[in-house]
Amino acid sequence: MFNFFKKKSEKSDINTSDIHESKQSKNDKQEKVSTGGFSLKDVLSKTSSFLVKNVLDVVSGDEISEYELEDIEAMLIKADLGLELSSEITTEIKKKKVKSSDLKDFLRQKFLEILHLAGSNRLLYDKDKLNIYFVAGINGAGKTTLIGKFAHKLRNEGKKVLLAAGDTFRAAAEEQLDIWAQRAGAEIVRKDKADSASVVYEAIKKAQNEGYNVLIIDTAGRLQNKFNLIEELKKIKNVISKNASDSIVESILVLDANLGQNGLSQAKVFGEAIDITSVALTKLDGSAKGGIILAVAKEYGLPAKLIGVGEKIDDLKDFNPDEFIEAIF
Ligand SMILES: Nc1nc2c(ncn2[C@@H]2O[C@H](COP(=O)(O)OP(=O)(O)OP(=O)(O)O)[C@@H](O)[C@H]2O)c(=O)[nH]1
Ligand SMILES: [Mg+2]
Repeated sequence: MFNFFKKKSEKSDINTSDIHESKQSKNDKQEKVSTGGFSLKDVLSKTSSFLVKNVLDVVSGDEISEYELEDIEAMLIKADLGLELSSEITTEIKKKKVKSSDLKDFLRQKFLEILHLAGSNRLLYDKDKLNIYFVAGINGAGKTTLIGKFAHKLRNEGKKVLLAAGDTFRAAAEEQLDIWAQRAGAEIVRKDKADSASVVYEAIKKAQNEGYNVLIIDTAGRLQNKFNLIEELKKIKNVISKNASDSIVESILVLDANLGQNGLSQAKVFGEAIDITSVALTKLDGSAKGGIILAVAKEYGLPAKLIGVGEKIDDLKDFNPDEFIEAIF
């Protein structure tokens, strides 16, 4: 299910940060990788403690003992890698007879490999087409905030951006998106309390008729129950398939980093309903559970493409596996 989209992504992807980064000096890039005024290393310091420091602290001496292997596995699980991946890693350490002094390099290589195997981390984008970003996730995950920040970033790159207020369920959700649209300098389609699929239909028509580069669709995180939520998302997906078959479509699952391993079950449920193509991990600032990026990449082949590092409009970054690994090691 995910592979189909992955192949598509490799054809036409771009990195939205390319334009910004070309303006920065090399030193700038090395020292400050966050647009929000703090370094990625700072943002990831707690994740780094859990994923790297705590694991390395387990070993002493030259060889890694059976006891230590068990502790390594426990630490990896605690770092939100999930049972399967944690067990796979410790089995490999044992099989390859990794020495204590080589453990850090082994983990670095292993983590990098997992992230790269999940596919391209660049957002799909084709300058000659309408690019639709369909944003889903549980309530409070950070969808609407992410959309606001993302719209701002795209507007800064000179793109014509339309937002669709597809969360017609939660009181004030449309108002919240409207405020973000104004901040970002994007247009919005909202039809208060209308059926979400009809809002999306109208937004697609407007985007097509008026030559927008980007349409970002906000969705509800909670309806009367989970079944209704999934049905609504499927309906929106059908509207996109039927009316924008020529568009680039990226379905982004927004995960709250603080929820850690819970992200795995969310990836399963949302993935089955709407063919998720990538993940955006929000609230990485202050979270110790950034390891979920690795678990989701490994288990569902889902690459992270965006990370949220704060509540302000500039607190969004393209996810880059090399930078991520560099920052946590
Ligand atoms: N620290 C931090 N807070 C964030 C980040 N992203 C979102 N938030 C906060 O998380 C809360 C929920 O964000 P929303 O964007 O409203 O979440 P949502 O997924 O749209 O929620 P629903 O509309 O209820 O489904 C808000 O208080 C945001 O300010 C982030 O990257 N870092
Ligand atoms: Mg919302």
